[in-house]
Amino acid sequence: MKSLLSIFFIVISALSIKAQRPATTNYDEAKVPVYTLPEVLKTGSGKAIKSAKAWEKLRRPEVLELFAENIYGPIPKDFDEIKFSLKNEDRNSMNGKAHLKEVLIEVFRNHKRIAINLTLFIPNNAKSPSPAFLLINNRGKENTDPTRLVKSEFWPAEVLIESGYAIAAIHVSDMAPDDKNEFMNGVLQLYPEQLNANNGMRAIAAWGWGASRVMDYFETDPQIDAKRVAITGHSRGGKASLWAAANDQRFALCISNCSGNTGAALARRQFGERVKVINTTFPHWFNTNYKKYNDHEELLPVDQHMLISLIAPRPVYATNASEDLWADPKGTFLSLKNAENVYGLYGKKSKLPEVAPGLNTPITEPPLAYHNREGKHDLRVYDWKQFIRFADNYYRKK
Ligand code: GTR
Repeated sequence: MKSLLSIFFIVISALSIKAQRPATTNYDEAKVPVYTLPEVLKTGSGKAIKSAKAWEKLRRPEVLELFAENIYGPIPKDFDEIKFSLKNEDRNSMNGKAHLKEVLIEVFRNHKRIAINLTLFIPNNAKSPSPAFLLINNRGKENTDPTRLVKSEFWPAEVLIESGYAIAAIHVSDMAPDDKNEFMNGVLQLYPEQLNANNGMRAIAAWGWGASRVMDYFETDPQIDAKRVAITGHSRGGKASLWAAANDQRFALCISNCSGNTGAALARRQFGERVKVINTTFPHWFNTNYKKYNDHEELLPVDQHMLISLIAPRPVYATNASEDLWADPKGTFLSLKNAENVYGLYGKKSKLPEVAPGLNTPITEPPLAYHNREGKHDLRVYDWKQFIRFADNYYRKK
């Protein structure tokens, strides 16, 4: 009976995912329109950017502002107070291999309060503060079970601990419930002025804001090396991880798994998910201004290669899955490729090949990493193992 029921739910959810995908969705490379990407290394007033210094002073702030204004809304930095309290700990978790900390992060602004629950495992054999991965969890909370009775490929904490990394997670619902009628019941309570503004933050920016509050905590935890924290997310969480890393330069690495439209994939290719579809299905993810670009990707003053550029010189890893054309694997690879010149300003030479690598052929050398895993839209142990290689490559060679 139980398995019959779960088959029923799988079929219903597969049908509802299909239902979001309009019949006009383009999956044909031959039908990708001819497009010109906005130039990342030229300012709005036409000045060519030729050095990292000019990028940081003139162009980077401009690009950051364009994304905030037209797509995600800003990630506000001001609040009145932040408090961290250890709610639960187990120094002998995972058969003695890890130290579990469940930390409550409370943030106050204008007499309003928001609470974020952080689950964190730190390797017990670490001789110095541990580098960490932080996942913005957009799936069920059982995926990040602190008791480890439930073990999930989505957050394979044991694999990270074995590899010498601390592993952390927060759930999106603490910052902004993932629902068009509920998303305001979180971070936006602290920033009501954002809710009223056409360019104001919505759920994706609120999730990124939460990741930065975890970074505030990490900076106080002597067991964590806050200079070596990777921000990670899958799909909608992957969109949030990019925006978080663009805004908060304390994140050393950014990993965006199957993030697709308004994540790591180029919008102008109009391949798979389109801006209008995402804005209609998930009106609470991006700001109101973004709706102006429904059916008009060509008018966007930015494209997603510029979001990756904002993270430079810090390394970015973007992924896809072969059965997830909705997230446009080729458009994701091209986004990374088109960010290469910004990394070049810092003397960081991209190791990406000229054309996208074949399936299950990860490029894990920083600064720009990519793989297209065989299979479905998901975050799996396979993906995590590549992220670990990527972080190992970066930290050891830095
Ligand atoms: C889809 C959405 C994608 C992606 C995905 C997910 O329905 O169209 O942009 O965010 O959900 O988060 O799993």
